[in-house]
Amino acid sequence: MPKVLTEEQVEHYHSEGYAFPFDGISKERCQKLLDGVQRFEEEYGVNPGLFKLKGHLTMEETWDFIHEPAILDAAEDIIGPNILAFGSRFWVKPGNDGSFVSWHQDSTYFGCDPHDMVTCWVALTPATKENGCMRVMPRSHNEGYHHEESYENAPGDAPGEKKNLLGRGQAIKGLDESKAVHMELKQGQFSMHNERTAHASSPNFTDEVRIGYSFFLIPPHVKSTLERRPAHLVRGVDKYDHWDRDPEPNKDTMPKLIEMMIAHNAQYTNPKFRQNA
Ligand SMILES: O=C(O)CCC(=O)C(=O)O
Repeated sequence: MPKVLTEEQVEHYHSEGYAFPFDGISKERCQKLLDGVQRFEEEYGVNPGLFKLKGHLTMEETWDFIHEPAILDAAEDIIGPNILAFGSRFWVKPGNDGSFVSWHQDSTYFGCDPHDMVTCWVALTPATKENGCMRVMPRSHNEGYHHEESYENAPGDAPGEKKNLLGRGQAIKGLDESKAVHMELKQGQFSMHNERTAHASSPNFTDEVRIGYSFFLIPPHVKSTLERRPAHLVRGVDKYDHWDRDPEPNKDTMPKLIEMMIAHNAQYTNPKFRQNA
């Protein structure tokens, strides 16, 4: 018996590669995270959205959030009671600035095997067609697609210039976009998709920023196909020991953690590190 999802939702996730919308996070909790983003930017001069893999180490608010029971209960219905946070990140799309996400499978570059990761994407602000909500390609999780890497992700100076939020500008070409599903979410709702489900999002054509937060969650039997890496056990037990442990963030460890996250970013965007989707 699933814990919080219905049998139909679990079945839909496994057959289609995604499921949504789920209620989970209060507006107050979302606001706390958004305030954290602003404070972090003021304190360190960088937007935490730049840290592509270890968002939960950027601030105490995200360390707290990575243990959020509403998200972990839903994830448990998909991947079981033992859960590691492999990663997490903010997805910040300022109004009308051209940021977008090309069609991709996370499995192409996360270096995890088997592809049992579930991503829970939380709408910290509402996610709509107009502001570039996530789109998924149903049943695409059943195959691996070729990705072209354009590295078209350097922030441009001109307003409205296209900016790919993915590290390598990696993109699957030629998908039939008419089959895509827009995962519109109200503030505090979340969606779930499999590591292999192809997904994308268009630029934000409104004046308001769109911010989401992804939890990249794996069961402990999943191995790293790169080198040994850290992850954080957020629920249950890990009897496999495939992963080291993420350090806990606090004011003293923060400067070192920022250095570590920059190194993670470099690895994530390094063409040498790749695997087959
Ligand atoms: O926030 C977006 O638009 C894309 C999110 C995404 O690619 C992900 O969560 O894996």
